[in-house]
Amino acid sequence: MTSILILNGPNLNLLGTRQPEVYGTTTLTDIENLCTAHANKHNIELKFFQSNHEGALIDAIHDARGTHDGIVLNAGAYTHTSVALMDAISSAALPVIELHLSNIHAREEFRHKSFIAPVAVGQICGFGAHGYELAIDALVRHLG
Ligand code: CA2
Repeated sequence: MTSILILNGPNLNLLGTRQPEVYGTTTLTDIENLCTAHANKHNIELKFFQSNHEGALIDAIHDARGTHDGIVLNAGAYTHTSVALMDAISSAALPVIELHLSNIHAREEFRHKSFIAPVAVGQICGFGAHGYELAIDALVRHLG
């Protein structure tokens, strides 16, 4: 059975509790439930994980090799800063869909740069929580 890891980075645990004008009122638990329901429809296995720590995210990417077939990654602010995450993705040699709730290209200039994009299959951003379903669909289609 196809297995997907949904990996979420720093501060995403705060979703739905602060800054609703930017990130909406949906919580990360709501998103996990949405993803699980969507995965069940596709008959795929899904693991959902969030960490505020760069090293923990890197470990999760390393551990995904041999366990999962691909990753949906919302690396949060590490998207714009982390060469280490980029290297982890390259070394894991697993397909990664980069995902953002907000349209990072319509926001501050520092959010336009992504260290994930060059090593990802593609990027989905600006569709809020629905983006996670789009990313699962994109990954399933990519995996064939
Ligand atoms: O749009 C996204 O999904 C982001 O990855 C979210 C990151 C941001 O740094 C990226 O540029 C784009 C920030 C996540 C912070 O989430 C919060 C949620 C509620 C309250 C405060 C932060």
